[in-house]
Amino acid sequence: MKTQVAIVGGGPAGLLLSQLLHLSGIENIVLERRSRDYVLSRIRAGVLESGTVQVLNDADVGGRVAREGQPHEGVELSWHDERLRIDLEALTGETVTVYGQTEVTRDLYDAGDARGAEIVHEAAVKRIEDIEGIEGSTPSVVYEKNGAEHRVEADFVAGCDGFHGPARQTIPDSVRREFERVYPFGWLGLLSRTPPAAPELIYATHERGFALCSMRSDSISRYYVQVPASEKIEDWSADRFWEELRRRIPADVADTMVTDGEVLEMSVAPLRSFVCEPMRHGSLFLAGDAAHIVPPTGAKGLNLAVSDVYYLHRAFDLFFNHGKSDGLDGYSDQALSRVWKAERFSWTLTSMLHDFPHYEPFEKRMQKAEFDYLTRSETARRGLAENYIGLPF
Ligand code: RFL
Ligand code: PHB
Repeated sequence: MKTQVAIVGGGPAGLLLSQLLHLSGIENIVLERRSRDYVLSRIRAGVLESGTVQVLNDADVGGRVAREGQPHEGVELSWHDERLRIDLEALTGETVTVYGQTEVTRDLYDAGDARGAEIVHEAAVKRIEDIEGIEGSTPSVVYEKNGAEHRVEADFVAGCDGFHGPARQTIPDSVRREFERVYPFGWLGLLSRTPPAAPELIYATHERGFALCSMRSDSISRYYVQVPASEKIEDWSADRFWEELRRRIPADVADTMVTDGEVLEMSVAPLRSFVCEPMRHGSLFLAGDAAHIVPPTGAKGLNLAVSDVYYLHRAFDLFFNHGKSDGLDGYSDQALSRVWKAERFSWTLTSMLHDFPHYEPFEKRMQKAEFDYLTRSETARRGLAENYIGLPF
């Protein structure tokens, strides 16, 4: 097989890149290790920046998010017994949209079906070869499906294969630099068929640990509680989860929260900050979680995957349709500049809102001072809001 861009990974980054390339007349094929049902059952992000929604529109998949996505004008911070609303709309003139990653993925699959996209499922990529541009060699991707090996030759390879995928490792150790911070806790999440506990998201800091009240729609809620990194999901019943959540969120919200609905999913996600530099090596380009991870506190992971894909699609379009390679040459620096700012924001918010087992009284006072500053300074709140709604592309 031969194509212009071989895309490794069919998560949101890979599927969106495929759709945008198709609209620009650039041939591509997506290789995804898992089944379609598996990809669609992974419950992850829920908050989209307006720039993300704009890119979905550009990709002709913005219809349902416009109809069913919920615009949110603010989010709330609950700090022990204090409350602070961040009025995103008043501070920035923009809102965020609550719409699940599973729905974004479903919209991209539907668009792919309509155009007869080449998305190969249960195709596990084993190796990516000849990306270094040596005379006479052609980049290729070797994958395994139904026990047999197959090869796709391509002009370029897009590594959209998430944090555990093989693409990043293809960049030689002598070139690749990795930056990492692993947090000593994770988030235990629960998705339920219950109305949201509050109309806006609540990020809650409590001495028992952080908690988040989020939602997917008027009838589906998503909640998280901070747990030690070693926590096992088997040790958590829904009842234990609800009880723990109730203790950490504001009393009036806890008192009226509906918990007697079907529990649709529970899982633990570790928290990590991670960046790989560069995001391009030869003919290989990384996008999304393959290149960087943020802790979910700032709701940035999916949004960053989308901004990477936006830059990468533009670079491929310039190359294939206008004969210019400067977009490809500038891709890594351009993407990383936005990535590092989102890393900073996610790390700051995580550091301020969580209970860190190793924190001494000094760090705890720093957390408190940070919250007090936000309470008293509109400038500080605007800084938070500007990052939360998403920095410009
Ligand atoms: P994905 O979604 O991990 O997709 C990568 C795909 O590559 C496939 N793959 C392979 N395919 C072929 N061959 C191989 N060898 C392969 N190895 C892997 C995988 O099967 C998979 O399908 O990465 P992508 O596309 O870069 O998308 C990134 C987002 O999924 C991620 O950043 C967000 O979910 C992060 N995130 C959030 N982001 C937000 O913007 N807002 C949020 O509110 C938000 N909340 C969250 C989150 C992530 C969470 N977890 C579970 C990590 C909440 C949670 C709990
Ligand atoms: C979610 O709804 O899953 C969600 C919302 C906000 C975050 C993280 C996750 O910061």
